[in-house]
Amino acid sequence: METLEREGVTHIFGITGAAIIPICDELLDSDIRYVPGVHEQGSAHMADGYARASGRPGVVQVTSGPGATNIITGVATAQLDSSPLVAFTGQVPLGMVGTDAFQEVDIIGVTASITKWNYQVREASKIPWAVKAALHISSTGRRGSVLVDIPKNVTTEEADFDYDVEVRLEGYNPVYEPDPREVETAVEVLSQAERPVVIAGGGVIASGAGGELREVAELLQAPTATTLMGKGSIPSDHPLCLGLCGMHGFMANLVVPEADVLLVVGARLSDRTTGALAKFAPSAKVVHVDIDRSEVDKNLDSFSRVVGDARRALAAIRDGLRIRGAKRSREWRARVEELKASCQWRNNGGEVTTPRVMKAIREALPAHAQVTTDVGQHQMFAALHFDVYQPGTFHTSGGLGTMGWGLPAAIGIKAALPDTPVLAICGDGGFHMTENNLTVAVDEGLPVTVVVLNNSLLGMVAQWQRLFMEGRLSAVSRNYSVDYVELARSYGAEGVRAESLEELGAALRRAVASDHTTVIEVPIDPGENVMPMIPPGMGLKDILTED
Ligand SMILES: Cc1ncc(C[n+]2csc(CCOP(=O)(O)OP(=O)(O)O)c2C)c(N)n1
Repeated sequence: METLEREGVTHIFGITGAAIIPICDELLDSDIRYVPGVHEQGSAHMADGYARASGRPGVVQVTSGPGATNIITGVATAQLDSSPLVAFTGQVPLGMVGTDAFQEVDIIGVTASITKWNYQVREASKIPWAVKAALHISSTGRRGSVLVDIPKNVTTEEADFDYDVEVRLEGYNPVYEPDPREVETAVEVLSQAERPVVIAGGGVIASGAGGELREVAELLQAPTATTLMGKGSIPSDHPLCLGLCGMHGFMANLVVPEADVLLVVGARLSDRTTGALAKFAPSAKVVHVDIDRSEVDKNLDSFSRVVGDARRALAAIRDGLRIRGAKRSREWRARVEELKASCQWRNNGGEVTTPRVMKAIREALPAHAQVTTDVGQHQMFAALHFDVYQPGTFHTSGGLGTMGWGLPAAIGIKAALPDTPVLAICGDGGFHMTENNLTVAVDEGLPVTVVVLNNSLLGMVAQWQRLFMEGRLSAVSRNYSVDYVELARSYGAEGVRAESLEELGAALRRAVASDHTTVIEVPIDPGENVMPMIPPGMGLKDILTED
């Protein structure tokens, strides 16, 4: 606990249990704020949300066995989105490991493939080292999940406390400063580009490189697309912003395949971003900037690469471009405008369509408000229609696509940024997976606003069935007899049902101005599809625009 304090940890999210009673006892004498959860998955997502909003490691602490297995989804979610999550799990005493003791699970084995690093502490004297190493590894280089397993006897043993123990990790040397030769090649390629395009990923937000990204894009006059994790890295209202690239992208999907040079920054080019790789950017030289060398050439061959921190790499590229200049082709600008003009969004349906709900939410929120989404249609509608003006204000489960993430992550963000309004946009399906965390928001004084887009359907799956399974809807209808207003009230939160955009706007403004947790249910049409869409495995230009 003292090591955590000295390392600047402010919050621990978790649930106690037999194996961690001695650790929890120390909370009584600590300045660290303990946020008791209602299910360990929610606690892990809270720590993840805290980490994403603060840039500092988020800490979750749970007991052995079921406590540990309950955080697996949270650990994997954070790892896939490169969020610095540190999980401490209790374990049966070392002498009982391997005996199938009560609440024994080999959590080191279970989480080996979903953590950046995991470690079992076997001597009390190693605790300060393990805690420091965990915080360090999770939050440096490419960030990610770390798990430290502590057998119970280790927590009751006596040992000398040595905070100053050095953390030296052979072979772990993240590269921040880019190699000038790599930068030089990248600048040369970029300065010769006739049709440059930038794709910005979550790495731009993680390294705080929004300003440098804009400068490079402007120097090149390069239209700039984002991945889902990179949303917000360039403001939605910037003239060069192309929005999302990939399965539910629009303008970006038409522009990227025509690039002759593609600058990819802090993005791993997942299938959801590229579609069929052969059609992604067939004639482009790819310049890949990433802090994780193993991402370069993983999914797409690069022409040139810069390994390092996105902010430093973009600053170096910017400086190089200032000297070398860029082509800034007029024809390319005209072509991009032509492609953009062909992407007109039409409101299909009545007044309260989800895109309009997204715009109403945006209008009611200040630019610095923090927003999370859950997973499903509403998430993709948010990616398309919810404008983001400041990097790091939009958070979503991109890699794992974890339903149930939005609400607990929002609570974790509120813990990190108590003076900032925090809002979660959820579908009814995902909301119910972790809705019990409302009680944490209310009782722990971490008020958030939740908008539940209620289509009484597992909407995204229904969409795939409508589009690709001849409309055979299976396993998707949800006939909950839930009264959302009453449900919210029973947790001590405000509950509102908004049936028009006006009612929604008014409810949101009230909620954001108050210090109460509020749930706003917005009934929506179960027949809506998120369009445009590229069918899985197709190319970026194979866009379906009509249902
Ligand atoms: C934990 C988890 N289980 C299942 C899925 C598969 N899945 C993806 S989207 C979706 C439907 C989401 O429904 P809802 O939360 O109501 O949101 P909507 O799509 O209607 O906006 C499902 C079941 C998932 N992503 N995560």
